[in-house]
Amino acid sequence: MVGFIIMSNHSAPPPGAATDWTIPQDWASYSAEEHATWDRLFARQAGMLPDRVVPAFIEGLDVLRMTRPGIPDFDELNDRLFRATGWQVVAVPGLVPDETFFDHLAHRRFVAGRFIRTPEQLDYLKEPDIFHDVFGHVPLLVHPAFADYMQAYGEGGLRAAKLGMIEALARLYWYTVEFGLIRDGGGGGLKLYGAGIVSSYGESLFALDDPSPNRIAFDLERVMRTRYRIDDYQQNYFVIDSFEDLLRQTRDADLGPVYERLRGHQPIDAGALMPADRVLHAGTQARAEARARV
Ligand code: HBI
Ligand code: FE
Repeated sequence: MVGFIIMSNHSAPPPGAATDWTIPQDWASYSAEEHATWDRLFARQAGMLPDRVVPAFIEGLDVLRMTRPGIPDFDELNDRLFRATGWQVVAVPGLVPDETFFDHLAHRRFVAGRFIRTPEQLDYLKEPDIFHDVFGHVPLLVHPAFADYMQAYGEGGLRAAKLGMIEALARLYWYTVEFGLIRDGGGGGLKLYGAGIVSSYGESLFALDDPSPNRIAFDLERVMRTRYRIDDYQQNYFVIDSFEDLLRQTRDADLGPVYERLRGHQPIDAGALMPADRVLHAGTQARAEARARV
């Protein structure tokens, strides 16, 4: 689980970073122990994901040759990624200001932490590291509709910043890019695609198998109103039909009227169900209740 908070803005890049907050990856300076941490995390996820994750994720790992051992070298990764969809990965020291983040996405650049968690932190960290950012996020950037969605999200973020609606956009990111589920082609089953899930062993099991969380069909306004938790597994997962459909519902939506309606509504608590929801699974919320008691 990666429990990072939305950082506030207008801070200057740290020494050594460019004005757009990027830094060199400096691949040659990773230690043998750091490469071994990547390999451990990779082996654990690769062993359980194949029948849980959306097939496009596995195809992305393959196209990008990410199945080779060791922390990926961004120069090599970018050769393949750029040829596939015109995206690039750039290294940053940690969380960057919202508008910097949106501007990179709008230009098809995905920002990734260059550091990797320590062996003592395999399951929880506060800021996204290279395993979360690169293993979790980058494979799907090979999928054309998902690649376009990420760019559209960055463009939408820049507009939302001017309208004071970043919180609504952050919820959209959270419940799609980080914690999204997708319908499994023909069958009635669900698959994972959110990076916060696929980079977490525990949540990869919980999100699909546990009776606690709600699983609700994706609806843009509903998602933009829904609070989320950063300290534990999610209480709601929202399910898209396809990446093409997600792109249609967001890029082609006129967000002006959506934002007007959002201003007139209260946010929805994490874990709550609403009358208009298309509920695929009504969660017991047992995990959230057990956590609230301690
Ligand atoms: N910075 N490095 C990094 N990674 C993120 O995911 C990120 C960020 N800054 C801001 C941000 N995300 C949020 O604005 C979005 O989640 C909406
Ligand atoms: Fe992330």
